[in-house]
Amino acid sequence: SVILNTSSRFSPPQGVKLSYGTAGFRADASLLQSTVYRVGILAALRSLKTKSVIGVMITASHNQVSDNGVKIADPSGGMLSQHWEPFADALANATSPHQLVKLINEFVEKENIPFDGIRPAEVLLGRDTRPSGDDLLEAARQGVTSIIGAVALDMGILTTPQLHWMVRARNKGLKASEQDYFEQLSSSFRYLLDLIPSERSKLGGANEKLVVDGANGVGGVKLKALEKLLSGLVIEVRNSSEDGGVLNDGVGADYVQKEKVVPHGFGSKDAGIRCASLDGDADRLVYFSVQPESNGTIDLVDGDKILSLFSLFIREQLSILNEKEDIKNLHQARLGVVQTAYANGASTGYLKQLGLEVELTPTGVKYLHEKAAEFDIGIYFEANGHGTVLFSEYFTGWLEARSNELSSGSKGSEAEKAALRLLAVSKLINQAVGDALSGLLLVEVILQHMEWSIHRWNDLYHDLPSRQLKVKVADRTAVVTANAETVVVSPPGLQEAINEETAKYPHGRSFVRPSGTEDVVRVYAEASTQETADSLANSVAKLVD
Ligand code: NG1
Ligand code: ZN
Repeated sequence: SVILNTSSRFSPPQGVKLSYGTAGFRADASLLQSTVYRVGILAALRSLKTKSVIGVMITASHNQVSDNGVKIADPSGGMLSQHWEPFADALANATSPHQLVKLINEFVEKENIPFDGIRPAEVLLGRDTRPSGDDLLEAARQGVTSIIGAVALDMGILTTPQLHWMVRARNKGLKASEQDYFEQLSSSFRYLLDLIPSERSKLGGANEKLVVDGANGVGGVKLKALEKLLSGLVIEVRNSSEDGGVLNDGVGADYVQKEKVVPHGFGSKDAGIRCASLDGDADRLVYFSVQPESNGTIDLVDGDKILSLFSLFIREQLSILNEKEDIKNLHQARLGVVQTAYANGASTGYLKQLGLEVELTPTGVKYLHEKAAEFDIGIYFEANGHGTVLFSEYFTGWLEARSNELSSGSKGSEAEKAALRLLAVSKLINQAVGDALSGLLLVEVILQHMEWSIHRWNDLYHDLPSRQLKVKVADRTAVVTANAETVVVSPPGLQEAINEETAKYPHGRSFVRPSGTEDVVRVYAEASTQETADSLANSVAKLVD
């Protein structure tokens, strides 16, 4: 069985109950040594069980700099299987080394985890720029190596999606270094630029420079490295971690999306320019433009609009493919889009009006990702800017076969170009998890393809005014929801009361749900004006309180 010689060095904090939520474990960094050590153990066990490389990422994303967190990347590069989450909770909360070893041995037996030494556990470790990251990474390393024979590889400071991408690539037997990541993104970006129809001027509104807010985190640094390999796009990065600002403090995608104001370092001088904002670990992306003569107010182009842009472009390529008869063995690809209840109602209306299949899931990337994977091409986004595009293996196989035929001499019809574009998108966009850097490159190349400015893009539809509030309650688990969190089933009577409020407002929509990352109940409301959206949110918040 298992030997844990170092476990006594890390005792869990007293009186804190941790739970592996939508974003793994998150807390004040000072509380996390023991949890991260135990997640290291869990990752090694997961690697043995799946006979694959597993990832451990140390980050608290958009949270304040004093927080940190840890989450596991599964063999596919996606989130840890939900089936193991209760074990993660049990490990994190075990109170003594003795109890810890007992739990592990029971779990090893129950899950039939092989300790035959044939394939040792292998875990890739990454962290964001938080100062607490170094010590926590060491705790994770000790956790991994407390399992006999297990190997921990420190990949250093990375964005969350880079680590997930590396895990996925390793398990597919592909090259998986950071340089490989940059090369794949930049070459598929170049390829998509080259496939822009030549009659288009390439001098459209999207060709001026892009200014990016790096949230004072890791994303800005990596974007600068990536930009060195790019041609056809000029990027200015502000708020990069080496600029000295505080991580996520008045900067970053979460701030910009929630507050709808410019991040630090941006102002009226930037009016009209195409701007983007990453979050602290660069898995979220939003765009914005500063309103002229404003006091820092912006036009926000959020995850819903990124989803809409990707959907339009991909749908266009699919319809070119479907139209042309010269395509052999044509596969009618199923395209689906996935949103949560936080998606602006106007975006859902727009997507449905395009004739797209729109699915709703509960909040949390694991749910959206799972749903999107049911399609040949599944596009998912949370309004906050986390999302990606998934291609089924069947469909990428089909596209690859087409592209091989093409390189063996045929002329390059419109349909073949459409197939090549889709194949390039599948390489540019991170198939493991939402990735602000790869998402940004896809947005940029689509804008150039369409010859669209950010304003033209933003005009696809007009967001309904909305308001989000948080309510601190004694026990947030008392609120239980159903139907992708759109209705409350408990406490009894609450949904009826929400319905009654909502009915008073034209275009009113409202829902409440317990947060998976904070000790609050979240309230969302939408209505035809900002005043009425605010008022609906406030009345519903009172019902929850
Ligand atoms: P919670 O705290 O469960 O609402 C938040 C975000 C999610 C997701 C997770 C993980 C909102 C309303 N919720 O979850 O979309 O990003 O954090 O980071 O933005
Ligand atoms: Zn993040």
